Amino acid sequence: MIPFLRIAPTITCDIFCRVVDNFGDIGVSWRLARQLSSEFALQVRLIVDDLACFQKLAFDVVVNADSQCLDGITILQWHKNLHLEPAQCVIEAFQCALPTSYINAMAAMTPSPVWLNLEYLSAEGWIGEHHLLPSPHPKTGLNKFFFFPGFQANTGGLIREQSLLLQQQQFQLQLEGEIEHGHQHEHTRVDRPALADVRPLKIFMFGYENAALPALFKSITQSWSHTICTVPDGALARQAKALNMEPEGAVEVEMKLQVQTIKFHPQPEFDRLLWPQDVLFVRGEDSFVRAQWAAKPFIWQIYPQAERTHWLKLNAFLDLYCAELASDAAVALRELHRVWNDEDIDATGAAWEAFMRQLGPLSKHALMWAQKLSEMPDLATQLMTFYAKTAKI
Ligand code: TRH
Repeated sequence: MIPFLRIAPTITCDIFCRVVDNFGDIGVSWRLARQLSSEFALQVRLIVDDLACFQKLAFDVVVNADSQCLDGITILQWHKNLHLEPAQCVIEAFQCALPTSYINAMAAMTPSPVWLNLEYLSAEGWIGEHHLLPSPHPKTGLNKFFFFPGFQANTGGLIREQSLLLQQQQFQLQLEGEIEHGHQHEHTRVDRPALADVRPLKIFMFGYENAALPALFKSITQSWSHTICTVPDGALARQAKALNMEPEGAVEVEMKLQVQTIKFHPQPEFDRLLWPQDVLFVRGEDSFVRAQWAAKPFIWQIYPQAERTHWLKLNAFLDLYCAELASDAAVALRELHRVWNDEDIDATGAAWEAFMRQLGPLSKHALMWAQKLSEMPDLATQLMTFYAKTAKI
């Protein structure tokens, strides 16, 4: 039990979120809001500028409601002229710029709220040096603290709900039990090539549109006797469907690859889409983190930035992730990341083949990596520990 839970069970918290594009901004904010409310008993308001985007992950969100309550969290539409009495803990997601009136109201409060800027996740070394540094607001002098999620001990860690790993283990055990009792002719661990003719390979593919997709599908058909590829709604799913005009979201490529396009699921169900898979393609930030908790080999399509600056971020992550990985597996993993992110059509076939040859070691490594990450305190716990220290409760 964390001490401040007993002392101040109703700490108020405002999370501000502007949707820049896609679902990562609201995805991270909503996940954090739910955890702070359910596990830390905070009274959370989530202030969002794009409820239509939000609704894609939380089906019960009413798009035209100024104020609504969902899962114990108050959701407010971020209007231009929104006036609120500030909360005790204020989280500005991804430098989304709080309203001036809100900052002025914070400055007038005694004691001042604890103001944190939740930054984007990165594995770059400078993250640890900047984590929790204050930045005084030029007009009011209020400190805003930079909170950097990350993979190392000197960062803010990763979002991980308390029961996540337990739920995942139970899911895995259930799956293994079903196999043992013959309900499914499947195995949960992939050891190529022994199982290549025994059961379908399962791939989950969440990504941005990618010119290398047809080449990837072709090489998948050559590497496994039967593959089921699940692609959630979006540009990649549209691209997959266009490759073959089958109705009902099912595409057969050379009969060996079955592509299933699926509708978006509510966020709490997202992990369960990942857990039964053998290989994950993920993107952005939140799905990238969930793939790591799923402990499966994954390929991260990073959100592209101008002048290829995203490559610094991608390489920093791969350096960390591959540090304790055998060199053949590391080379294969890095090359598939290169090919998928650079949409290198010509090199896709060879990269996929090399990756599949290393699937056994990569599967083991993914388990080890998740175990190692789980030894760090999770992001919400770190955030609340910092809050308690700063607010002196
Ligand atoms: O959608 P993303 O690409 O998001 C972002 C944003 O583009 C953001 O601007 C950018 O800065 C950031 O990436 C790096 O990918 P991400 O982060 O994985 O977010 C997707 C969210 O959608 C995540 O919370 C999981 C959720 N989701 C569901 O809830 N249900 C689903 O069925 C699917 C497929 C996803």
